[in-house]
Amino acid sequence: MLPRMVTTHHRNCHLCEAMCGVVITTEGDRILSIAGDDDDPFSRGHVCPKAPALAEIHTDPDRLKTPLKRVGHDFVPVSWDEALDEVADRLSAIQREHGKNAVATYLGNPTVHNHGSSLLAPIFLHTLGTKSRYSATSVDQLPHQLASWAMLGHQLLLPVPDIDRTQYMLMIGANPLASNGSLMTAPDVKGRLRALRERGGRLVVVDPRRTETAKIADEHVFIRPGSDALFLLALAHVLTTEHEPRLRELAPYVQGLQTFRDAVRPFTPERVAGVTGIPANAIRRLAHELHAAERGVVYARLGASTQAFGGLCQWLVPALNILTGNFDREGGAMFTHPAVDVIAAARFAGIGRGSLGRWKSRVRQLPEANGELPVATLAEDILAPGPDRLRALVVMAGNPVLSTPNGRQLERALGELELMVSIDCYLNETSRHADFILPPVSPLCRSQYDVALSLLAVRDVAKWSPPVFAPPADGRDDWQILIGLAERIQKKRPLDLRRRLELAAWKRLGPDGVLDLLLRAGPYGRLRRGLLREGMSLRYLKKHRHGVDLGPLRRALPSRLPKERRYVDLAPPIYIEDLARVRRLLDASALGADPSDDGTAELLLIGRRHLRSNNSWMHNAPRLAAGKPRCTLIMHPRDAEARGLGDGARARVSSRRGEVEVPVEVSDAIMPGVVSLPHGFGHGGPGVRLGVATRSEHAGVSINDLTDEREVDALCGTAVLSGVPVRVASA
Ligand SMILES: Nc1nc2c(c(=O)[nH]1)N[C@H]1C(S)=C(S)[C@@H](COP(=O)(O)OP(=O)(O)OC[C@H]3O[C@@H](n4cnc5c(=O)[nH]c(N)nc54)[C@H](O)[C@@H]3O)O[C@H]1N2
Ligand SMILES: Nc1nc2c(c(=O)[nH]1)N[C@H]1C(S)=C(S)[C@@H](COP(=O)(O)OP(=O)(O)OC[C@H]3O[C@@H](n4cnc5c(=O)[nH]c(N)nc54)[C@H](O)[C@@H]3O)O[C@H]1N2
Ligand code: SF4
Ligand SMILES: [Mo]
Repeated sequence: MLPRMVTTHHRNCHLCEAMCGVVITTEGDRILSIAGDDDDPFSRGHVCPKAPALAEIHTDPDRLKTPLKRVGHDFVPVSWDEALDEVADRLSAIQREHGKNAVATYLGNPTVHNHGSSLLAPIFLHTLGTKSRYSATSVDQLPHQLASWAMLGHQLLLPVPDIDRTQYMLMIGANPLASNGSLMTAPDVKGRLRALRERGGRLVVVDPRRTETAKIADEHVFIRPGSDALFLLALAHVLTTEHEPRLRELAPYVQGLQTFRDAVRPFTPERVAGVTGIPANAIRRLAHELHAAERGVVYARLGASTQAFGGLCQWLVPALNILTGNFDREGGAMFTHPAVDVIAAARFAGIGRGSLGRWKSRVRQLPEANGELPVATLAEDILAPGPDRLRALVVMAGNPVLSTPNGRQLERALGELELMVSIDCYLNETSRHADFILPPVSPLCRSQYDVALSLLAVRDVAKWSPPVFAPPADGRDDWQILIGLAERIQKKRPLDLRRRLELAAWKRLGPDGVLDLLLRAGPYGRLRRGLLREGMSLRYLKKHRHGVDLGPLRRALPSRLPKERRYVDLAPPIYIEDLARVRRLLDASALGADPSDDGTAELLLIGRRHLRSNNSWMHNAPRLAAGKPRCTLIMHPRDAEARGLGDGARARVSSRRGEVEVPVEVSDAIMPGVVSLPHGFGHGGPGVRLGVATRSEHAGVSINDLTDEREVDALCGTAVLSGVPVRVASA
């Protein structure tokens, strides 16, 4: 036999938002090694323990390779043509009979990590023409996008903390040492935070749990779950009553300062101290520190978004950065200048600047936001009888049975659909309800460019990588599956020339051809060279396999503001009106820990992430799943004792929505009155094909059997995943 050649490949790990460069060596179709790429200018060799899972996912015997069609209780393999033809036929028939909105869509998180599907999904959605669009956005970053739209005029103009140059970081509801950073693409976030402290800076973490990140911070402040908006309002109160706002260069563009001042005046530190659990003098001191910092930034993430006042929180964060002169300024919250101008590309793909309430969900009348309905309403929009019921659902790269509130109800709803389709590589808790599962090729068989994450990176960077392996002859990637469906659906419709041409062009160019056009038209393209000697293009990136550093973040305002609306609104009416709702929280003295708890009081449930896990779908990688059980209920010793629960005891946790049994982990790293359970577990169900994840020692329980789909942020419909009232008893 001829000796096989060892080949070295460079690319970005696509498993989380950090964009770490990896070096993968292969021999034939075998992966020999995966390591950090020391020459990647952004990640400089860093990887986390998840990187080896790139190989485990690729070789996972449970990963689906051919389309599956449901026949009775079983799935049988079918050809791509048969699957795509039948799905398109049935979707078209349902839309003809019941209207376009009868077909719903749900886009999950991995869509964002794949330039083919993220660029093409909007076109697919336009082809379907349905307003019943749902996604993981409404269990995640929706409040951020809403704030960018309302304050800056574009939902994708997302500020990023300039972590490498700041001297003061107030971090709220984020745990980047586990999550590796979110809406802040920063490989080796731990090293970057350490560097902040080494240059004399200060990191303060506000979280109901003393997290991995809190442990390396200068200060950790416990906060009652769900009360962050009041804490932020009190900071704003101090910064506008005891200090003069420092708008600096932004002054000519900022509107609404007086309205903002008037609005936050009632929220004194003294008034919010009881509910937040943070003493008034601590709030005052933090405000003074933020004001005094030479370069400072407030950064708030998931814990401050998926709560009843997440909308208000993510408005107040940029507002504080603006008031302290830290917006669009070095070391503060800044904007990227990615090689693909995502905002221009969004316009091209038909994604708008933002919107709220253009239509409503059918049952609860929750508002549309940025063209989508809150996923917390999906189940009831399927289940409630009526002529406008949802009849079909296309899920792309999502596992909403485990990832959205009251997953059990959604599971029941999926069974009521006339047609369900999952574009997914696993037969899991969601796709097991599908009539068709359409699996894309392994991610290592696709080229890679992080269109979405480059928008969120703490430096401007660009990197394209070719596929590591040639795709199997009968394999289709996500974008090809979407095109296959879209083309077939179009053929059954009256001719829409623009959409026809769009699809024909896409089919010819593919994701990389489209990417090349976007790179050339972008800020570093041939026409506008900027920093590079040769203009940016796919060809240019091909010559720089470790990636290209385009430099630290640069000032972006006012030029990046939409031409139609060149101002920054500190006090958009939607938030000022919503303050009436948060004021009611001030009277809710019952929130959180009750010192007289005899073991029957309600506790507030929050989530958590673990470095070796990623949402619901990486528990089938044996190396990641190994180790101590991770799906445990963290409980304060006082609360555990009051219920007669010791470390390792089994607890029954019940909410208004459901009940689970889970082992207890007693720890004083959590606030009294608060318990924590990770999300993404609860693997199993008839037919699920996840050999490792469903083993009893790994399966765990789903936190979303406890969360309540009726609890949403009334402003924008984001699900409340933090601070869910539960009772805990010995099982
Ligand atoms: N209680 C609670 N719930 C939460 C959260 C929480 O913190 N607490 N977090 C929320 C957040 S932030 C998010 S983003 C959501 C995530 O919610 P989802 O996106 O619904 O769920 P994931 O677990 O990311 O599931 C991803 C799915 O995509 C499939 N997949 C993986 N790679 C590919 C691919 O390349 N192509 C295709 N077609 N499919 C692929 C996987 O098999 C899996 O089925 O969960 C949310 N839910
Ligand atoms: N290892 C790993 N990495 C991931 C993921 C994963 O599942 N695993 N998921 C990826 C995804 S999809 C996302 S969106 C990001 C999310 O990244 P992060 O935003 O960093 O998310 P978490 O790690 O969940 O951190 C949220 C923190 O909020 C705290 N918290 C909960 N409720 C409250 C509250 O009411 N107020 C305050 N102040 N804090 C609260 C929690 O204790 C937790 O420490 O991570 C990404 N990276
Ligand atoms: S932090 Fe880990 S999972 Fe995230 S990109 Fe880097 S290696 Fe991949
Ligand atoms: Mo997320």
